[in-house]
Amino acid sequence: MQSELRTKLLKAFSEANGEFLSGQKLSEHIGCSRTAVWKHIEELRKEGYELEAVRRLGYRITKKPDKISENEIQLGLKTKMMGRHIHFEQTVTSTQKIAQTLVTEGALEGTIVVADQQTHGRGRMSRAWYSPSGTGIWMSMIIRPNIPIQSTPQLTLLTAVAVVQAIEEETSLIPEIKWPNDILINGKKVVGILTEIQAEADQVHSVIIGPGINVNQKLEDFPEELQKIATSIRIETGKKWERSLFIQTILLKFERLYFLYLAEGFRPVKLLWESYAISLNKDIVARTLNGSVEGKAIGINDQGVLLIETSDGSIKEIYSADIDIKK
Ligand code: BT5
Repeated sequence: MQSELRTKLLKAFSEANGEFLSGQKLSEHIGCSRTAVWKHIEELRKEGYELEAVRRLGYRITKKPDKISENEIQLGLKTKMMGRHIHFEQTVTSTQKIAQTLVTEGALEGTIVVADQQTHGRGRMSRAWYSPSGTGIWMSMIIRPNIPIQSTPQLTLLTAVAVVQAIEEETSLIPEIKWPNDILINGKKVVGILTEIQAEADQVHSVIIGPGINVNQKLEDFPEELQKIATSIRIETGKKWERSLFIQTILLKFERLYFLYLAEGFRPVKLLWESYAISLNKDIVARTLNGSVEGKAIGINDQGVLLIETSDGSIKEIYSADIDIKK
């Protein structure tokens, strides 16, 4: 009951869009006494919400704490499908792992898993992803597109575009994408994306896309080996950000692109991706599991596969690799 009142209270503030709400209105809306409203408001203050109280006008929220929870993500979320079902946990091994279980239990498309901290956050090829508490967005999104397996790399690229658009909208930063799954700011990694699929024969059942976004870390919060290669939105802007707001914007941008992709295919997404890519038209080395390929990155094909022109003029298709851009 307590949390239901809390949800209603936060919802009322969210719908008021920063306008004042009187104690009377709140108590009618929520269905409790004005004293109870006041008590809940005091509790919100203790949790880090900043509220302004003005006689005759009432209350309004001036600042939300950087706390992520189901409520925080849901309030003010403007999507139709993405994030309509939220599985939030304070600490998990990996949000990807939880999403996998939810998929086998029949989770609906658009379900997301979010954690404040991951103890075993995963990168590609079993690499570790550093995911401490209170600082980043560790999220997995479940979608169920009706596409063939070979098209799934497109979804990583689509997600990268969505996250870049969200960072651009919320901050004044200009992030860039390094094929296939890194988002960099000033040459350092701020976002990594892990895409995993469940498929049978050639048909995809579900795709779990896991972006990891460094939001509020300070440089010294990163382990030494990451300090040279990683950054956060806070390091780049000099201020702290509200993670739940970023999650909402990412979900909205993702949903718009995903619906566009389902309706019109990869082409419009490809054009956007190319406009953000730093690895194109540069001399690069692609380190794959079968050795390195050196040459000029000339683009991606309609599958999202990277095309490299080698010195003998032949074009190599790269499905999965780590890229070094030559200076
Ligand atoms: C990635 O792998 O970049 C994909 C990372 C995906 C993480 C998300 S968090 C939510 C979801 N749940 C999960 O368990 N995973 C996903 P890869 O391209 O393999 O890069 C991994 C490398 O990035 C590591 O070997 C480190 O060098 C570096 N790294 C690790 N943690 C980092 C961090 N927080 N920020 C920047 N770089 C990091």
